[in-house]
Amino acid sequence: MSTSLGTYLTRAGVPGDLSSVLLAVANSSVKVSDQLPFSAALTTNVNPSGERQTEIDIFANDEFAASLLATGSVAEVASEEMSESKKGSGKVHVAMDPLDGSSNISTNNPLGSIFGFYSGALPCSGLLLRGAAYLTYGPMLTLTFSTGAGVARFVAVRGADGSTEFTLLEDKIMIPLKGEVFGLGGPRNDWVEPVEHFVSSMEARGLKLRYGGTFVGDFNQVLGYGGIFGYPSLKKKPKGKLRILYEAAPMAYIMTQSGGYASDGHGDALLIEPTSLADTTPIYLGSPELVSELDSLIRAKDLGS
Ligand code: AFP
Repeated sequence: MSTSLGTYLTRAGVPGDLSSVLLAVANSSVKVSDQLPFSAALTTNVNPSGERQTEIDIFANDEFAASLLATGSVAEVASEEMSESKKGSGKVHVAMDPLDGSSNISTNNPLGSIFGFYSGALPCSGLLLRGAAYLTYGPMLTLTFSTGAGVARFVAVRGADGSTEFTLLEDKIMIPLKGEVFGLGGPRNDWVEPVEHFVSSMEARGLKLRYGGTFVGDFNQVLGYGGIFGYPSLKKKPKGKLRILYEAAPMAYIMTQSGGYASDGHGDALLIEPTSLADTTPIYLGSPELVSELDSLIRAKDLGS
């Protein structure tokens, strides 16, 4: 018999406030997924990072923010698409990338959403994460999350009456220790030297290049097959591209909960202390030995060896 998201959360003893935000995310994701094919057009609006927003960026942001605040469990919602948080009267501080990979809309490649559920006011480090989740809008609409007791994945299933329910697909997901795939963002000639050196060895070691340009999609492959995903420190952008609160820390939390490791190149990515909502960091996530090896190369370079 299939297990619904609500039943799972109750059985797993997930606190009521976290359960309500996860259920809100799941319900809203169905609306975002249904709307995706019809709202790809660029608007004249620009987000806080200076990127032009599409209609679906705005739709997803407004839909998730409204449903999260309506739970009454949320203290604030910060979003990659908003310059300021929206405030609520609950206790969960949510940071979200409501539509990850917007530049993939025009090429019809995978898209996702990312959520971090923090216990303290934002900005704060990933040590204050009580949970994290991501959605994939691929052939399947899936919700993958952790509230600190492993990683579970649910899939949206549509009934004959048109209603949608999330049922358990996999529980206690563990990243394979032996890596099969790798993917790194940014222009190769802009990667810092230890990253270039490490990546050059990947194919010789039998790993396959898999890169789609959406963090969620690329991360999801690495979680499934083992390996490493990174958006590195670039020569022209030492702090990389991915935002700590909305992207790097929540995915680092999920990776860690799956037995993997996430680093900024100098140690545990969950320790990074952002000073503003939109701070970015280099990030490397995946099978622990590979990520630790890259860490060592980066540290050795910093020490001048
Ligand atoms: P967009 O939302 O602008 O498409 O950016 C997506 C993203 O933040 C992340 O999802 C990808 O991992 C990364 O950028 C891809 O960046 P590059 O195109 O520089 O490789």
